[in-house]
Amino acid sequence: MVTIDAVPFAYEFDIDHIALVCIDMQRDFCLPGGFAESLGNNLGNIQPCIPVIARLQDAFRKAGLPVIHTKECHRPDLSDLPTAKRNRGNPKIKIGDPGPMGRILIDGEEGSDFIPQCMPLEHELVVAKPGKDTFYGTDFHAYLMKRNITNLIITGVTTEVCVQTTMRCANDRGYDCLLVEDGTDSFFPEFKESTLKAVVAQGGIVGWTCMSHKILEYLE
Ligand code: C5J
Repeated sequence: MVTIDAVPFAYEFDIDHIALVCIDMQRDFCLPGGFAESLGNNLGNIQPCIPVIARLQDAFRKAGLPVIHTKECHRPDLSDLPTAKRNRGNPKIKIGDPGPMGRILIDGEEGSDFIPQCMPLEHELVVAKPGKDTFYGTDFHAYLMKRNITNLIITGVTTEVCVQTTMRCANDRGYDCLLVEDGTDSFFPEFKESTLKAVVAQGGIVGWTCMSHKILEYLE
């Protein structure tokens, strides 16, 4: 058993049952011309977590541990895109419309692919998800159960949207989740801070948080 110094108390895991989950490190969220920018977000706010996630990915790979990637995207025919989601936010360009990196948030387009720093390796699981919750409409849960993965180290963007939603849904399914404080970012720093507080409140009602160096100390 490994013990990591975390909030609200020590996080324990068995090395055979852990995975790193990297949420939506896509061009559409991180780079100019993508979905996030079309909604008026400040992309600068989500850049700090990128090198942290890249280092964690490297450490997990070197330790022979699984790295899982998610990407929020929709089918080219938009059959998995609710009209409400397409219309939400009054963006300049909507999901499915052509943009500088191909059609916005559509699977297979340049924008929906991962940023170079966080590219999956060929053998790693990539979960294409139509929603904020990684379990919704995907085989994520089946994959984790088949491999007996019970502990998730969670990173990615954005903290209060896809990251928090996935952490809450994982918690409800019995996974012990550790959210990496410097391995996640939001377009709204105050939302990141409140999410970090919310997940550990009431004795870790959703899970744990810690800085990446606490995990890297063990892995590197
Ligand atoms: C959003 C996400 N913010 N990956 N998606 O729409 O958090």
